[in-house]
Amino acid sequence: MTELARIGVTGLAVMGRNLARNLARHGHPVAVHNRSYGRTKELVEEFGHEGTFLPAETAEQFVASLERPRRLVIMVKAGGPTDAVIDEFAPLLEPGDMIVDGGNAHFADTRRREQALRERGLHFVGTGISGGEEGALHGPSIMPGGSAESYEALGPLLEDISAKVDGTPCCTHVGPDGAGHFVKMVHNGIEYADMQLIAEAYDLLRRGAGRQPAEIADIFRGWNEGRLGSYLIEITSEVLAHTDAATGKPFVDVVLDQAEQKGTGRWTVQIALDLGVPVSGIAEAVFARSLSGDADLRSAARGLPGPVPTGASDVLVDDVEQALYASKIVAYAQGFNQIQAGSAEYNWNIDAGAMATIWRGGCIIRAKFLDRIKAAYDGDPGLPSLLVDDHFQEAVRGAQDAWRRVVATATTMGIPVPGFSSALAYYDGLRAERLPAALVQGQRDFFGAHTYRRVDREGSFHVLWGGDRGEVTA
Ligand code: NBP
Repeated sequence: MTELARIGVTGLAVMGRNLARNLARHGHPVAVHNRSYGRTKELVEEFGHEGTFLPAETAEQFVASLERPRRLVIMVKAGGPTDAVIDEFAPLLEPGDMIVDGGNAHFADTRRREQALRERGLHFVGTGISGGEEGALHGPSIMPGGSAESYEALGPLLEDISAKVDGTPCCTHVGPDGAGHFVKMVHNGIEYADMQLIAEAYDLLRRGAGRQPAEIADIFRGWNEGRLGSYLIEITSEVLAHTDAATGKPFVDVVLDQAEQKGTGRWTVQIALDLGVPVSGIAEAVFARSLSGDADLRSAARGLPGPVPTGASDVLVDDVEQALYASKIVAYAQGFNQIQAGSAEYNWNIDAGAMATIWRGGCIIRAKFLDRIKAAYDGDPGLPSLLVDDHFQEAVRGAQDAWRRVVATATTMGIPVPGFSSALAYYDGLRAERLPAALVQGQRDFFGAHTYRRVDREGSFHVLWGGDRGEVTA
């Protein structure tokens, strides 16, 4: 009898190919399929020696080569292609079979697909996979949604190929239907915020403190040894230390300063608006990319008056480290609040601490301080904000003088720090005894009779602004 594959991967571009190799390298016979057979052939020719691959030219062959219940992973371009592949394979499957979508799908699409396939007796497991092509090959962070039943059959395989930190797999069942893709989306949003904050720190050290890229690379290397230790800090020092071979200039100086924003970062902000969760750090990061990418607008505005940074060492390196750490805590606090809000909205029952655990390795935002986040949620699973956890409260208390100095100095020097400053504004907003929202409510009642509530009595009220200005119960 011919050997059957334990799992199959269809879509063999960079991510699918590496995921299939990772499975094969872990001793799992893997069926491989791609729309155009060329990629399948190439994979087996190049990497066939790494494990057991069962190449399939057609969808029927692919399905026939899988043991039951079938586990089929889709790694194609998210959107229409995912639906096309589901439409092609679902009719060939039987109740109890599992389709795993490892692409970057919108969680609402995942919910729709999960429901439609559930009605046909199939499990649909929307799965966030982070770590890029290297992660897919050597161990990504994996965020599977879908039914608990499907996780029983899939979990051991996925945990096996995921990254491990202290022996713990960076993979756990996130929650039903779209929970996995939702968490992956917020992960990417946090990634946007983290990158923006690091970029602001670089800008402050470069234009505020007058340091050269190679020196800043050393500073980041030093920071990587401390509480900021993370993959993003590590690669930042690598990028800053790199010299352009063609010109001999620092690499960072020859790269066009226009970033793109698309997909998951934008979705995170859109969904946060729907849920009413202020993720200002992520939003500022998305908007900063939009601003950078609007070349025409920037060119039209280039001559606007303002201070020109002199690089006169007004900015202290240690202050920037403290501002970066405090702002980063805020960005993560906001992201985790969005996960909790999504979980409440869709009844996912997501364990926030477990998300910190599976982000400790494999993924782009892997960082030392995720251990602290895990500890915070272990201590109080219902923690309203990371900022009120004892450890983070102390950290921000210690960092805030420097944080305020950095924001003030940057503002005076004309260096934009939307991430640092919005994080500080959020922090001050959270801790405020009274917010000017009271005045906003008064304005709304004046022009639209929207009513307001009082601090001293229950009920809703309205002032007769156009009349005798007496108060009436609404
Ligand atoms: P791409 O996103 O570039 O997609 C290419 C693959 O999709 C090829 O296998 C292609 O087949 C297939 N495909 C397309 Br396009 N349209 C199809 C259709 N109508 N029917 C069947 N197959 C179709 O690949 P990737 O960069 O490897 O990413 C795969 C997924 O993983 C994406 O959803 C991506 O967002 C996600 N992801 C990527 C990364 C990353 O770092 N790249 C990280 C995390 C997640 P063909 O060979 O016949 O054209």
